[in-house]
Amino acid sequence: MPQKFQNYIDGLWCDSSDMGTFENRNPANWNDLIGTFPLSTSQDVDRAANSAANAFKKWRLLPAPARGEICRKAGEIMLLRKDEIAAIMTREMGKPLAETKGDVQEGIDTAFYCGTEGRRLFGINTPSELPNKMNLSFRVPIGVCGLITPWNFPMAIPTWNIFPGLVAGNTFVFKPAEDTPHTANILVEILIEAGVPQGVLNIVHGAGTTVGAAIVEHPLVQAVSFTGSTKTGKTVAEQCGTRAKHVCLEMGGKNAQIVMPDADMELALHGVLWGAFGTTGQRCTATSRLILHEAIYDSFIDKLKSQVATLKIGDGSIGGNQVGPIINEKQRRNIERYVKIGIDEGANCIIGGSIPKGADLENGWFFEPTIFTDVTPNMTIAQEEIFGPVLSVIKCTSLEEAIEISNGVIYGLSSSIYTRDINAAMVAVRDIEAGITYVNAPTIGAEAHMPFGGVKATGNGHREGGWTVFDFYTEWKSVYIDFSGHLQRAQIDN
Ligand code: UN1
Repeated sequence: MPQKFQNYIDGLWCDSSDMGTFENRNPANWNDLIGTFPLSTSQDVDRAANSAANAFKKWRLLPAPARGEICRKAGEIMLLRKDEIAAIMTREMGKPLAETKGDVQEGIDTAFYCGTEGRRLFGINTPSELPNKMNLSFRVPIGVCGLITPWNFPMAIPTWNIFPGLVAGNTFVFKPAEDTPHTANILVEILIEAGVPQGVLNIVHGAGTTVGAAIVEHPLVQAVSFTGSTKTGKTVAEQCGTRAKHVCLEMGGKNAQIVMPDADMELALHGVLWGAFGTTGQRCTATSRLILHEAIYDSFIDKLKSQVATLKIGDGSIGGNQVGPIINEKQRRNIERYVKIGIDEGANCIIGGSIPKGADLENGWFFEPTIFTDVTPNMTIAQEEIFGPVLSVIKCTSLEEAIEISNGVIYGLSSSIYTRDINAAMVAVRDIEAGITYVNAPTIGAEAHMPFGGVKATGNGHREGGWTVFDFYTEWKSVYIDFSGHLQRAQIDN
């Protein structure tokens, strides 16, 4: 019998209201059934939203430093359980253990950062325009927040939201991706152990179309944070818009690494290998375009191709494997579809492009690291997010052209330039349209205490991470204290 996992609503572990379940399987070996999880209903979401609304009444009154203390404790438990959580995460989503440990570490970093932010939720005070009057402003929580997270960073992304959201005084209805429900349950377990009271954090598993939609539509849910595809994100935004809810969107990317002729080529090579094929390219920050200056185009591609040929594909739980599986069959088919489009549009697939062969690979959703050269900036594979190990290489003749190509997509999450020329680097930092720009480092690797998010179709102006996440998870209260003892009328000529 497979292990049966549950939702956590109003302080109790429970099944779906109609007892429905779905399976969670290992993408490196589809015969490996991890367990079943509740295929929840809108009634489950309703119970969770009510429990979160009820719990909010007390939780908002607990001092922020005390709420932060719970996050800090959660970070300590995560640190003790780091290897165990990484193994669970690799089993359910495939990336190698070194990377799943990194994912847990991002959660730990966020816990320790947010732990002390409870003492630093600064307000801003200004003088009043009237005598004997004082103006104060400070952050207040919003209330019940809905959180819908993806499978590629099953610990980092939920913690980026839940920890700061809790420190700010909110309560949560959390729906993790169907591909990574186990890691999400571990996070809930840890927060319970750290002292989160009944109803403050509720997890409801299931499909986006039922559970996700019910969260977005529920009248008690005041704010929704969504990370995922631009297509779904736009629907979430529309639904939130008609209900006047706050919404934070982190969506697609088509991130480019630029390499100028004066760059340290070895460094740039290692950067693109990690940026494009780490996490099997399944990061919203992944390097999916490589913009090479014509002077180094051929030599760089030769070196890159021979390096990619050495990457070891396989089950991420086995040491030495560098490229894990694609998350599921549907996504692998989508990657195959893009490879076909690339070939049909005239790009040159110089390595990869297929499902790898091998007895140890045949039960998983593996796909070869793939490079297309002779890609022009407007080809589909240079424009659309593929979310897999597919790199499109584009030639440029100048820094200006490289930046123009980098900017010539609807997205704007991450970006990178490799150069030794400080002037070129500074122009790129200024002119690249992206929420994140790296100089002499790959497009992946954002740190927990910095603003994370993108411009254009990647986001809607909010940032997760760092101090900026509190802008989403709080509202401002303005307070005027009049100690003049008589009526003072602002804006009126007295
Ligand atoms: C994501 O791909 O959704 O910067 C998040 C990075 C990681 C986070 C990625 N720290 O690549």
